Amino acid sequence: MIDKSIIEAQNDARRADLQADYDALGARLSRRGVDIGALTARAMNFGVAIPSWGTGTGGTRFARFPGGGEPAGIMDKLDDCGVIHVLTAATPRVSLHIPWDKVDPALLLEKAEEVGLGFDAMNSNTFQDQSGQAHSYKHGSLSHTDAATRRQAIEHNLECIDIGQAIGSKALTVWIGDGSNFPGQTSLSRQFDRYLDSMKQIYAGLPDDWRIFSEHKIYEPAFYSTVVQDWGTSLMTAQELGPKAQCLVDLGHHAPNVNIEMIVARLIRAGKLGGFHFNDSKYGDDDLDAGTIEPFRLFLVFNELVELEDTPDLDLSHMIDQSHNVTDPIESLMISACEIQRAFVQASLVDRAALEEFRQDNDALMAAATLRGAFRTDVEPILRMARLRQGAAIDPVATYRAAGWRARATSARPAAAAGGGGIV
Ligand SMILES: [Mn+2]
Repeated sequence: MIDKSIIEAQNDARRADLQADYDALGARLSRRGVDIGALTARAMNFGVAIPSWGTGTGGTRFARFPGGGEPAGIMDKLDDCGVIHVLTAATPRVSLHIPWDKVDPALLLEKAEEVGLGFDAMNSNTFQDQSGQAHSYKHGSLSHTDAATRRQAIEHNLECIDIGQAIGSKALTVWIGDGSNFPGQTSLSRQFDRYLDSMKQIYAGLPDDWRIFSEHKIYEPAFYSTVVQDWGTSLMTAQELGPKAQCLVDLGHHAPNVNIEMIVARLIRAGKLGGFHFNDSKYGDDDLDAGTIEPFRLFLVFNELVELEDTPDLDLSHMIDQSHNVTDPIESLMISACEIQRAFVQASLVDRAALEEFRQDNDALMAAATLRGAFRTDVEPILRMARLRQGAAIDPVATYRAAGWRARATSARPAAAAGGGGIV
Protein backbone atom coordinates (compact mmCIF):
# COMPACT_ATOMS: atom_id res chain seq x y z
CA MET A 1 0.00 0.00 0.00
CA ILE A 2 2.44 2.63 1.25
CA ASP A 3 6.03 1.48 0.94
CA LYS A 4 7.63 1.37 4.40
CA SER A 5 10.85 2.76 2.96
CA ILE A 6 9.02 5.94 1.90
CA ILE A 7 7.68 6.40 5.44
CA GLU A 8 11.15 5.86 6.84
CA ALA A 9 12.79 8.26 4.40
CA GLN A 10 10.16 10.91 5.10
CA ASN A 11 10.55 10.40 8.85
CA ASP A 12 14.34 10.55 8.63
CA ALA A 13 14.08 14.02 7.13
CA ARG A 14 11.98 15.18 10.09
CA ARG A 15 13.39 13.14 12.96
CA ALA A 16 15.95 15.64 14.31
CA ASP A 17 13.54 18.57 14.28
CA LEU A 18 10.91 16.47 16.00
CA GLN A 19 13.32 15.36 18.71
CA ALA A 20 14.29 18.98 19.42
CA ASP A 21 10.64 20.09 19.53
CA TYR A 22 9.67 17.12 21.68
CA ASP A 23 12.49 17.75 24.16
CA ALA A 24 11.60 21.44 24.41
CA LEU A 25 7.91 20.67 25.01
CA GLY A 26 8.90 17.95 27.48
CA ALA A 27 10.92 20.47 29.48
CA ARG A 28 8.03 22.97 29.45
CA LEU A 29 5.50 20.38 30.57
CA SER A 30 7.84 19.04 33.21
CA ARG A 31 7.88 22.48 34.85
CA ARG A 32 4.09 22.11 35.12
CA GLY A 33 4.46 18.64 36.62
CA VAL A 34 3.30 16.90 33.43
CA ASP A 35 5.14 13.84 32.11
CA ILE A 36 5.37 14.04 28.33
CA GLY A 37 6.07 10.31 28.11
CA ALA A 38 2.75 9.49 29.77
CA LEU A 39 0.92 11.87 27.43
CA THR A 40 2.61 10.30 24.43
CA ALA A 41 1.55 6.85 25.63
CA ARG A 42 -2.04 8.10 25.93
CA ALA A 43 -1.88 9.45 22.40
CA MET A 44 -0.57 6.09 21.16
CA ASN A 45 -3.49 4.29 22.79
CA PHE A 46 -6.09 6.58 21.27
CA GLY A 47 -8.03 5.40 18.25
CA VAL A 48 -10.92 6.66 16.17
CA ALA A 49 -12.82 4.66 13.56
CA ILE A 50 -12.95 5.62 9.90
CA PRO A 51 -16.35 5.58 8.17
CA SER A 52 -16.12 3.43 5.05
CA TRP A 53 -18.35 5.92 3.22
CA GLY A 54 -15.96 8.77 3.99
CA THR A 55 -13.29 7.41 1.65
CA GLY A 56 -15.28 8.42 -1.43
CA THR A 57 -15.94 11.99 -2.49
CA GLY A 58 -19.24 13.17 -1.07
CA GLY A 59 -21.65 15.62 -2.53
CA THR A 60 -24.24 18.20 -1.73
CA ARG A 61 -27.92 18.43 -2.60
CA PHE A 62 -26.77 19.98 -5.86
CA ALA A 63 -23.98 17.87 -7.27
CA ARG A 64 -21.17 15.46 -6.70
CA PHE A 65 -17.78 15.98 -8.32
CA PRO A 66 -15.85 12.72 -8.00
CA GLY A 67 -12.09 12.71 -7.62
CA GLY A 68 -9.52 10.39 -9.13
CA GLY A 69 -9.06 6.89 -7.76
CA GLU A 70 -12.44 6.75 -6.06
CA PRO A 71 -12.98 3.43 -4.28
CA ALA A 72 -15.20 1.21 -6.44
CA GLY A 73 -16.41 -0.92 -3.55
CA ILE A 74 -15.77 -1.92 0.01
CA MET A 75 -12.50 -3.70 -0.82
CA ASP A 76 -11.07 -0.46 -2.22
CA LYS A 77 -12.50 1.46 0.74
CA LEU A 78 -10.73 -0.88 3.16
CA ASP A 79 -7.50 -0.34 1.23
CA ASP A 80 -7.94 3.42 1.68
CA CYS A 81 -8.69 2.99 5.38
CA GLY A 82 -5.57 0.85 5.65
CA VAL A 83 -3.50 3.67 4.13
CA ILE A 84 -4.91 6.11 6.68
CA HIS A 85 -4.01 3.82 9.56
CA VAL A 86 -0.53 2.99 8.25
CA LEU A 87 0.26 6.71 8.08
CA THR A 88 -1.45 7.89 11.29
CA ALA A 89 -1.56 4.82 13.59
CA ALA A 90 -4.72 6.46 14.96
CA THR A 91 -7.50 4.71 13.04
CA PRO A 92 -7.47 1.00 13.90
CA ARG A 93 -11.11 0.31 13.00
CA VAL A 94 -13.62 0.88 10.22
CA SER A 95 -17.34 1.55 10.58
CA LEU A 96 -19.32 -0.15 7.81
CA HIS A 97 -22.52 0.94 6.15
CA ILE A 98 -24.99 -1.70 4.99
CA PRO A 99 -26.03 -2.30 2.22
CA TRP A 100 -23.33 -0.09 0.65
CA ASP A 101 -20.60 -2.38 2.01
CA LYS A 102 -22.48 -5.65 1.78
CA VAL A 103 -20.30 -8.52 0.57
CA ASP A 104 -19.45 -11.97 1.89
CA PRO A 105 -18.30 -11.38 5.52
CA ALA A 106 -15.44 -13.83 4.97
CA LEU A 107 -14.06 -11.48 2.32
CA LEU A 108 -14.42 -8.52 4.69
CA LEU A 109 -12.49 -10.34 7.39
CA GLU A 110 -9.78 -11.43 4.98
CA LYS A 111 -9.33 -7.90 3.65
CA ALA A 112 -9.41 -6.34 7.12
CA GLU A 113 -6.65 -8.65 8.25
CA GLU A 114 -4.60 -7.85 5.15
CA VAL A 115 -4.78 -4.11 5.84
CA GLY A 116 -4.50 -4.44 9.63
CA LEU A 117 -7.93 -3.15 10.64
CA GLY A 118 -10.87 -4.20 12.82
CA PHE A 119 -14.53 -3.21 12.65
CA ASP A 120 -16.39 -0.71 14.79
CA ALA A 121 -20.16 -0.13 14.88
CA MET A 122 -22.31 -1.21 11.94
CA ASN A 123 -24.57 1.37 10.32
CA SER A 124 -27.96 0.52 8.87
CA ASN A 125 -29.50 2.43 6.00
CA THR A 126 -33.22 2.99 5.80
CA PHE A 127 -32.97 6.55 4.53
CA GLN A 128 -32.88 5.57 0.88
CA ASP A 129 -34.44 2.86 -1.27
CA GLN A 130 -32.35 0.02 -2.62
CA SER A 131 -33.13 -1.49 -5.99
CA GLY A 132 -35.67 -4.25 -5.77
CA GLN A 133 -36.90 -3.57 -2.25
CA ALA A 134 -40.61 -4.19 -1.74
CA HIS A 135 -41.54 -1.06 0.23
CA SER A 136 -40.31 2.51 -0.22
CA TYR A 137 -38.87 4.64 2.58
CA LYS A 138 -40.06 7.84 0.93
CA HIS A 139 -42.41 8.47 3.83
CA GLY A 140 -40.40 6.83 6.58
CA SER A 141 -38.90 3.54 7.66
CA LEU A 142 -38.92 2.40 11.31
CA SER A 143 -41.70 4.90 12.04
CA HIS A 144 -43.68 4.43 8.80
CA THR A 145 -47.46 4.30 9.05
CA ASP A 146 -47.43 1.00 7.14
CA ALA A 147 -46.54 -2.06 9.23
CA ALA A 148 -44.99 -3.96 6.31
CA THR A 149 -42.60 -1.07 5.62
CA ARG A 150 -41.63 -0.93 9.28
CA ARG A 151 -41.09 -4.70 9.23
CA GLN A 152 -38.79 -4.39 6.22
CA ALA A 153 -36.72 -1.74 8.01
CA ILE A 154 -36.54 -3.89 11.16
CA GLU A 155 -35.39 -6.90 9.13
CA HIS A 156 -32.68 -4.77 7.52
CA ASN A 157 -31.33 -3.74 10.93
CA LEU A 158 -31.36 -7.36 12.10
CA GLU A 159 -29.40 -8.29 8.98
CA CYS A 160 -26.82 -5.60 9.85
CA ILE A 161 -26.40 -7.27 13.24
CA ASP A 162 -25.90 -10.65 11.53
CA ILE A 163 -23.22 -9.26 9.23
CA GLY A 164 -21.60 -7.41 12.12
CA GLN A 165 -21.47 -10.55 14.23
CA ALA A 166 -19.65 -12.36 11.44
CA ILE A 167 -16.90 -9.71 11.33
CA GLY A 168 -16.43 -8.98 15.03
CA SER A 169 -18.41 -5.76 15.35
CA LYS A 170 -20.14 -5.18 18.69
CA ALA A 171 -22.59 -2.38 17.97
CA LEU A 172 -25.27 -1.14 15.62
CA THR A 173 -25.83 2.56 14.98
CA VAL A 174 -29.35 3.46 13.94
CA TRP A 175 -29.96 6.78 12.32
CA ILE A 176 -33.19 7.30 10.40
CA GLY A 177 -34.28 10.09 8.09
CA ASP A 178 -37.88 9.74 9.25
CA GLY A 179 -39.77 12.86 10.18
CA SER A 180 -42.03 15.32 8.41
CA ASN A 181 -41.74 18.37 6.20
CA PHE A 182 -44.99 20.10 7.17
CA PRO A 183 -46.90 20.76 10.36
CA GLY A 184 -49.79 18.32 10.55
CA GLN A 185 -48.18 15.85 8.14
CA THR A 186 -47.65 13.32 10.90
CA SER A 187 -48.57 12.76 14.50
CA LEU A 188 -45.43 13.74 16.40
CA SER A 189 -46.49 11.46 19.20
CA ARG A 190 -47.68 8.34 17.35
CA GLN A 191 -44.76 8.46 14.91
CA PHE A 192 -42.40 8.24 17.88
CA ASP A 193 -44.44 5.35 19.32
CA ARG A 194 -44.05 3.45 16.06
CA TYR A 195 -40.32 4.15 16.05
CA LEU A 196 -39.93 2.89 19.62
CA ASP A 197 -41.91 -0.24 18.83
CA SER A 198 -39.64 -0.98 15.85
CA MET A 199 -36.50 -0.30 17.88
CA LYS A 200 -37.71 -2.71 20.56
CA GLN A 201 -37.93 -5.43 17.95
CA ILE A 202 -34.37 -4.70 16.80
CA TYR A 203 -33.19 -4.59 20.42
CA ALA A 204 -34.71 -8.05 20.96
CA GLY A 205 -32.37 -9.37 18.26
CA LEU A 206 -29.26 -7.82 19.79
CA PRO A 207 -26.62 -10.30 21.04
CA ASP A 208 -25.78 -10.06 24.75
CA ASP A 209 -22.39 -8.42 24.18
CA TRP A 210 -23.72 -5.89 21.67
CA ARG A 211 -24.94 -2.34 22.00
CA ILE A 212 -27.36 -0.36 19.90
CA PHE A 213 -26.73 3.35 19.42
CA SER A 214 -29.51 5.81 18.71
CA GLU A 215 -28.25 8.83 16.77
CA HIS A 216 -30.26 12.03 16.95
CA LYS A 217 -30.36 14.75 14.29
CA ILE A 218 -32.19 18.05 14.45
CA TYR A 219 -33.30 18.20 10.81
CA GLU A 220 -32.55 16.92 7.32
CA PRO A 221 -33.69 15.20 5.22
CA ALA A 222 -36.96 15.99 7.02
CA PHE A 223 -37.23 19.74 7.42
CA TYR A 224 -40.03 20.29 9.92
CA SER A 225 -39.71 17.48 12.43
CA THR A 226 -37.38 14.54 12.89
CA VAL A 227 -38.38 11.50 14.91
CA VAL A 228 -35.14 11.42 16.90
CA GLN A 229 -34.59 15.14 16.82
CA ASP A 230 -32.51 15.80 19.91
CA TRP A 231 -30.56 14.19 22.71
CA GLY A 232 -33.66 14.16 24.92
CA THR A 233 -35.50 11.93 22.48
CA SER A 234 -32.39 9.82 22.02
CA LEU A 235 -32.03 9.43 25.80
CA MET A 236 -35.73 8.50 26.14
CA THR A 237 -35.21 5.88 23.44
CA ALA A 238 -32.12 4.41 25.09
CA GLN A 239 -33.77 4.36 28.52
CA GLU A 240 -36.92 2.72 27.24
CA LEU A 241 -35.02 0.06 25.26
CA GLY A 242 -32.74 -1.10 28.06
CA PRO A 243 -29.12 -1.38 29.20
CA LYS A 244 -27.70 -2.33 25.81
CA ALA A 245 -29.05 0.87 24.25
CA GLN A 246 -27.02 4.07 24.31
CA CYS A 247 -26.88 7.43 22.55
CA LEU A 248 -24.53 8.43 19.79
CA VAL A 249 -23.63 12.10 19.47
CA ASP A 250 -22.88 13.39 15.98
CA LEU A 251 -21.36 16.84 16.51
CA GLY A 252 -23.06 18.24 13.40
CA HIS A 253 -26.58 17.20 14.39
CA HIS A 254 -27.40 20.16 16.62
CA ALA A 255 -28.65 23.68 16.26
CA PRO A 256 -25.88 26.30 16.05
CA ASN A 257 -24.37 27.24 19.42
CA VAL A 258 -25.83 24.27 21.29
CA ASN A 259 -23.61 23.34 24.23
CA ILE A 260 -22.60 19.87 23.05
CA GLU A 261 -20.11 19.29 25.87
CA MET A 262 -22.95 19.65 28.35
CA ILE A 263 -24.99 17.05 26.47
CA VAL A 264 -21.94 14.78 26.70
CA ALA A 265 -21.71 15.29 30.46
CA ARG A 266 -25.42 14.59 30.92
CA LEU A 267 -25.37 11.41 28.85
CA ILE A 268 -22.36 10.10 30.76
CA ARG A 269 -24.19 10.88 34.01
CA ALA A 270 -27.12 8.81 32.75
CA GLY A 271 -24.83 5.95 31.72
CA LYS A 272 -26.10 6.40 28.20
CA LEU A 273 -23.24 7.83 26.15
CA GLY A 274 -22.21 5.22 23.57
CA GLY A 275 -20.03 7.13 21.20
CA PHE A 276 -19.47 9.90 18.69
CA HIS A 277 -19.57 10.80 15.09
CA PHE A 278 -16.89 13.47 14.84
CA ASN A 279 -16.95 16.20 12.21
CA ASP A 280 -17.18 19.97 12.21
CA SER A 281 -19.62 22.54 10.96
CA LYS A 282 -20.23 26.22 10.52
CA TYR A 283 -23.99 26.26 9.90
CA GLY A 284 -25.68 22.88 9.88
CA ASP A 285 -24.69 19.27 9.32
CA ASP A 286 -21.80 20.40 7.16
CA ASP A 287 -19.73 17.25 7.78
CA LEU A 288 -16.48 19.20 7.51
CA ASP A 289 -13.15 17.88 8.79
CA ALA A 290 -12.98 17.59 12.58
CA GLY A 291 -11.37 20.54 14.32
CA THR A 292 -11.25 22.78 11.26
CA ILE A 293 -14.01 25.22 12.24
CA GLU A 294 -14.41 25.04 16.01
CA PRO A 295 -11.36 23.35 17.54
CA PHE A 296 -12.17 24.79 20.98
CA ARG A 297 -15.57 23.06 20.97
CA LEU A 298 -13.88 19.77 20.11
CA PHE A 299 -11.46 20.35 22.97
CA LEU A 300 -14.32 21.06 25.39
CA VAL A 301 -16.03 17.81 24.41
CA PHE A 302 -12.82 15.94 25.16
CA ASN A 303 -12.41 17.90 28.35
CA GLU A 304 -15.64 16.29 29.59
CA LEU A 305 -14.57 12.87 28.37
CA VAL A 306 -11.22 13.07 30.14
CA GLU A 307 -12.71 14.53 33.32
CA LEU A 308 -15.20 11.66 33.46
CA GLU A 309 -13.02 8.92 31.98
CA ASP A 310 -13.03 6.87 35.19
CA THR A 311 -16.82 6.59 35.15
CA PRO A 312 -17.64 2.89 35.57
CA ASP A 313 -18.67 1.10 32.35
CA LEU A 314 -17.86 4.11 30.16
CA ASP A 315 -17.00 2.51 26.83
CA LEU A 316 -17.03 4.91 23.91
CA SER A 317 -17.04 4.24 20.20
CA HIS A 318 -15.13 7.09 18.63
CA MET A 319 -16.01 7.38 14.95
CA ILE A 320 -15.62 10.00 12.25
CA ASP A 321 -18.61 10.92 10.06
CA GLN A 322 -17.64 13.36 7.36
CA SER A 323 -18.28 14.17 3.74
CA HIS A 324 -15.39 15.40 1.61
CA ASN A 325 -16.35 17.47 -1.38
CA VAL A 326 -13.26 19.50 -2.26
CA THR A 327 -10.38 17.55 -0.71
CA ASP A 328 -8.79 14.15 -1.12
CA PRO A 329 -10.86 12.07 1.34
CA ILE A 330 -7.80 10.18 2.59
CA GLU A 331 -6.05 13.44 3.43
CA SER A 332 -9.13 14.86 5.14
CA LEU A 333 -9.62 11.72 7.21
CA MET A 334 -5.96 11.71 8.27
CA ILE A 335 -6.18 15.36 9.29
CA SER A 336 -9.38 14.71 11.22
CA ALA A 337 -7.98 11.69 13.06
CA CYS A 338 -4.98 13.79 14.08
CA GLU A 339 -7.17 16.72 15.20
CA ILE A 340 -9.39 14.46 17.30
CA GLN A 341 -6.29 12.93 18.85
CA ARG A 342 -4.97 16.45 19.45
CA ALA A 343 -8.11 17.47 21.35
CA PHE A 344 -7.79 14.33 23.46
CA VAL A 345 -4.15 15.06 24.33
CA GLN A 346 -4.86 18.74 25.06
CA ALA A 347 -7.71 17.73 27.36
CA SER A 348 -5.39 15.23 29.00
CA LEU A 349 -3.00 17.94 30.10
CA VAL A 350 -5.60 20.03 31.91
CA ASP A 351 -4.45 20.46 35.50
CA ARG A 352 -7.50 18.74 37.05
CA ALA A 353 -6.49 19.34 40.67
CA ALA A 354 -5.96 23.06 40.09
CA LEU A 355 -9.18 23.31 38.10
CA GLU A 356 -11.15 21.67 40.89
CA GLU A 357 -9.67 24.03 43.43
CA PHE A 358 -10.59 27.07 41.32
CA ARG A 359 -14.12 25.71 40.98
CA GLN A 360 -14.35 25.13 44.69
CA ASP A 361 -13.22 28.71 45.32
CA ASN A 362 -15.60 30.06 42.67
CA ASP A 363 -12.63 31.52 40.83
CA ALA A 364 -14.26 31.60 37.40
CA LEU A 365 -11.42 33.50 35.80
CA MET A 366 -8.71 31.06 36.80
CA ALA A 367 -10.88 28.02 36.07
CA ALA A 368 -11.42 29.24 32.52
CA ALA A 369 -7.74 30.17 32.23
CA THR A 370 -6.78 26.64 33.27
CA LEU A 371 -8.74 25.17 30.38
CA ARG A 372 -7.43 27.75 27.92
CA GLY A 373 -3.87 27.06 29.04
CA ALA A 374 -4.25 23.42 28.07
CA PHE A 375 -6.01 24.28 24.81
CA ARG A 376 -3.30 26.73 23.80
CA THR A 377 -0.48 24.26 24.39
CA ASP A 378 0.91 23.11 21.07
CA VAL A 379 0.95 19.32 21.51
CA GLU A 380 1.97 18.64 17.90
CA PRO A 381 5.36 17.15 18.95
CA ILE A 382 3.49 14.60 21.11
CA LEU A 383 1.25 13.56 18.21
CA ARG A 384 4.23 13.32 15.89
CA MET A 385 6.26 11.29 18.37
CA ALA A 386 3.29 8.95 18.96
CA ARG A 387 3.16 8.28 15.23
CA LEU A 388 6.92 7.84 14.89
CA ARG A 389 7.04 5.35 17.76
CA GLN A 390 4.34 3.27 16.07
CA GLY A 391 6.08 3.23 12.70
CA ALA A 392 3.64 5.70 11.18
CA ALA A 393 4.45 9.01 9.50
CA ILE A 394 5.63 12.08 11.39
CA ASP A 395 3.82 14.09 8.71
CA PRO A 396 1.03 11.89 7.30
CA VAL A 397 -0.15 14.20 4.49
CA ALA A 398 3.35 14.98 3.20
CA THR A 399 4.26 11.29 3.29
CA TYR A 400 1.03 10.31 1.57
CA ARG A 401 1.70 12.79 -1.21
CA ALA A 402 5.31 11.64 -1.54
CA ALA A 403 4.12 8.04 -1.83
CA GLY A 404 1.91 8.91 -4.81
CA TRP A 405 -1.00 6.78 -3.61
CA ARG A 406 -3.74 8.84 -5.23
CA ALA A 407 -2.05 8.84 -8.63
CA ARG A 408 -1.64 5.06 -8.49
CA ALA A 409 -5.25 4.57 -7.40
CA THR A 410 -6.42 6.86 -10.21
CA SER A 411 -4.75 4.72 -12.85
CA ALA A 412 -5.72 1.42 -11.22
CA ARG A 413 -9.38 2.12 -10.46
CA PRO A 414 -12.15 2.91 -12.93
CA ALA A 415 -13.28 6.53 -13.03
CA ALA A 416 -16.38 7.18 -10.94
CA ALA A 417 -19.37 8.75 -12.57
CA ALA A 418 -20.21 12.33 -11.74
CA GLY A 419 -23.82 13.03 -11.18
CA GLY A 420 -26.66 14.64 -9.42
CA GLY A 421 -26.92 15.46 -5.79
CA GLY A 422 -26.80 13.08 -2.92
CA ILE A 423 -25.46 13.81 0.48
CA VAL A 424 -23.24 11.02 1.68
MN1 LIG B 1 -23.57 10.61 11.90
